[in-house]
Amino acid sequence: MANDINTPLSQVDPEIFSILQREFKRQNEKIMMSASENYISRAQLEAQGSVLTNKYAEGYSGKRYYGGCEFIDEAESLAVKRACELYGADHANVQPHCGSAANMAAYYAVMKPGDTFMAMSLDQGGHLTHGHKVNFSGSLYNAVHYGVDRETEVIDMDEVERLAEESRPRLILTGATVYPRLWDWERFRAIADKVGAILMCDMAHIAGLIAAGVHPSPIPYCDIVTATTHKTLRGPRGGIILCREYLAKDIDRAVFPGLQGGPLEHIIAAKAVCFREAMEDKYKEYQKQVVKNAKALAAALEKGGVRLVSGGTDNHLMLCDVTPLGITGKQAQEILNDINIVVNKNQIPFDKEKPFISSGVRIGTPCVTTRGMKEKEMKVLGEVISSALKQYTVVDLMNICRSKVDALAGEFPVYTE
Ligand code: DSN
Repeated sequence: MANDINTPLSQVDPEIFSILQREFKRQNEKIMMSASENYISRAQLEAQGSVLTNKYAEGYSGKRYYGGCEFIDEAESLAVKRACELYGADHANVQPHCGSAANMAAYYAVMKPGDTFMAMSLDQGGHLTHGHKVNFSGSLYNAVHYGVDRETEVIDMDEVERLAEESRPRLILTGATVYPRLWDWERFRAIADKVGAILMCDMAHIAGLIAAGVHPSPIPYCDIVTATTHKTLRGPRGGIILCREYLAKDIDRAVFPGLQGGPLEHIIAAKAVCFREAMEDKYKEYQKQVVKNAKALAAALEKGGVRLVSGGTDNHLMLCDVTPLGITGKQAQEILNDINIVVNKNQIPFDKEKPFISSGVRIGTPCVTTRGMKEKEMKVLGEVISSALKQYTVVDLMNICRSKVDALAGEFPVYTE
């Protein structure tokens, strides 16, 4: 009897097929401005949706616990080689399933339960895996948190140094999910050396900017660098770890057999494609435009009366404090969704609201830049966003804003088929 695995999705599961179609339409028709999202290439989608998903391959290239890995080995070796080349790293592990898994493996490789590490707190811009109490990182390890200065809203490096001397951490983590400014890795390195700590960076948000050389790189300063591959980097959903040679074996052992089982080789192949794309000149141009667009959008928002945390941006994102407009972050997210712009509510430093309500919205330019928008369109979006946030009760105004957004979405489609 012929097997039945060749039937298309539309016939096998019309419900899921319809969901995919509606999500495809949503991504094309709404303007996604979440700072942590992006649209990946058709080439990567092909690799992700490939037969590599059928293969178990515990271990690493040339040292697998399964037979039949000859082509998988080639793909994973290419991904590793390209990641090292792209970032100038000694060693890369491309197997982490996500950014949290990458961070977990990094901690597991160099810390014992109960060890102290320092990181930026979640409510100041960090991440759950940066030692938050509801996360494994805050319950297995003793997390000491630094944050930003109340006035400048920029990291207070003197306070970082004071905390490091006081707590003598095993590891100091840099990197954030909502920090619009540059990191002073040279100073962090000096502080880490002074207290004998390992220096790590979670560059998830800025991995693409760093790959293209439009943001300073943490690689020369840090012992370990983790990232997700799906944010500015514009790769498949997953994680990577880069490290210095002296930690290579420990990192690899922490990922497998320490934490994960079979690697997602279809995703690893897509990561390899992503790294190849990231070496091209047009990718560098894309990342430059992401930053230019963020600056143009920030300027338009400020002109429209929106307060930006730290007064602007050096990267792909900005954090808008919406309290002077008399609304919460949750309301701002809903208002913008109503005019077909998708962003996420976010706490601002020293926020009085709980995370689910928040006083800010985080806005990023990776998605709109992938669509091909430039400074001119950022000016329109900045005007539309600030007008809607200020006058969301005026129905006519909201209708005008929505039609401007819809016109932009129509002019700059994402996927063409
Ligand atoms: N969810 C990611 C972000 O939006 O920044 C962090 O994991």
